[in-house]
Amino acid sequence: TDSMREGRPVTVETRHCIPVREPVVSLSVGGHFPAICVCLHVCTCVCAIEIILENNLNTDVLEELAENSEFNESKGPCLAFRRAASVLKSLPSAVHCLGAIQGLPCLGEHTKAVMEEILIFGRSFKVEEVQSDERYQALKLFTSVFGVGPKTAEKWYRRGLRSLKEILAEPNIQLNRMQRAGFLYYRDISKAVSKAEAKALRSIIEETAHWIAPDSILALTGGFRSHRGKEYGHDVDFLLTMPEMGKEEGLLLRVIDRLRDQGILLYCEHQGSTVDMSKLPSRRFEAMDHFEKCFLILRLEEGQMERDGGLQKDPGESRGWRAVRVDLVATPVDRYAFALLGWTGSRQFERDLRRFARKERGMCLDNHALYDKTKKLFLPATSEEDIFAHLGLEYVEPWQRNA
Ligand code: DCT
Ligand code: MG
Repeated sequence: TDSMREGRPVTVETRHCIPVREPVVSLSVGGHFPAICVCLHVCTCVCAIEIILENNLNTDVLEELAENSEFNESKGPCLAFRRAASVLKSLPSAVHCLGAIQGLPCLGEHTKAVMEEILIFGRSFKVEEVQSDERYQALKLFTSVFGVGPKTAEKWYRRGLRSLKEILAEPNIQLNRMQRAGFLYYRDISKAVSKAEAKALRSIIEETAHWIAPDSILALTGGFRSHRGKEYGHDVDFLLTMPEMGKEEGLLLRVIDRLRDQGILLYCEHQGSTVDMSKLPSRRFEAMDHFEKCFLILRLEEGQMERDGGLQKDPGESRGWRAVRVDLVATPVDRYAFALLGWTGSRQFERDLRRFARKERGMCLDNHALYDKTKKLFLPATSEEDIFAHLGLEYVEPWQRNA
């Protein structure tokens, strides 16, 4: 660009050219060009080189489009963008040109158009249009509150509300208990949870569970399990069981009581088990499972963190604690492997695994069970490896389950 400004010839390196537009391709022969002729093309080229596409930039953008489709109840496009994001997440390196994604599955024309825009202009006009949409902004903000789903958010939007302040000031809005906690701890729980914080919470909950039942088994699930590639998450998910069937009954409630006694339980919504094996496995992908569980907000103290990681706090924040969202699920031991597989995620991986089971193997898989429809029987599993083996698949490590 300096050369262009000074009117000197410009050298274009072929390896930096992006084979998506004819003019750029025509420069890719290399050599010297009078700046005045190629200025526009070189600018395009340089822009694209500098902004280029870490895959997570792509996936963030696609997740936003998926979220927008979800708000518009467009299930097909929502899934398409989510799938595309998952495929890009699974790539080993950043995308430098459209050629690099040629032949990849699940990238539809809308996704490709967005990526092409980003590669050429360093931005996507389609995404910017969505981001600046008033309804999208309001729904995104409202659903960022714990306990507020798209339906409630839409209702508030239709009432003309646009900010969290307006919602809190509106006398006719009755917040439920979960939403009240969501607003109360909004700043803390909208902040990412670090791996170090997840580890500290694991120690606290494990100690609590062992104090009640020394042989209880606690597993970290969700994005933090076995470093599913995630340094940060929006919550911390755990699975609890006992080695002997039936001994898990009542355990979760006792854990909750003990957390309350320790003064670290800021919020708890407990749901009893509604597992009914005669209705399993469920055909609905998004159906939340029927295990006993609780949605918690816990108080994590600075002193409970190990030396290698402090609390995620705002700069200047002097408080020595933060609130963190925790999900805790309890299962009987014979359902543990299915629940562990289901709660490890990612959502897309679970969705695709269930689809594979159904379409390719004639089996139904969910968080509770694996059912062989041909043989008309439930297949037992004591580990995730057993489930993969039943499906005739090689075991996939948790860190490989992001796609
Ligand atoms: N899950 C699922 N279907 C749902 C909800 C959750 O299969 N309807 C699975 C997938 C991931 C796991 O449960 C935990 O869910 P989240 O905590 O929402 O996701 P995460 O991967 O842990 O990511 P984060 O917590 O950072 O958003
Ligand atoms: Mg999680």
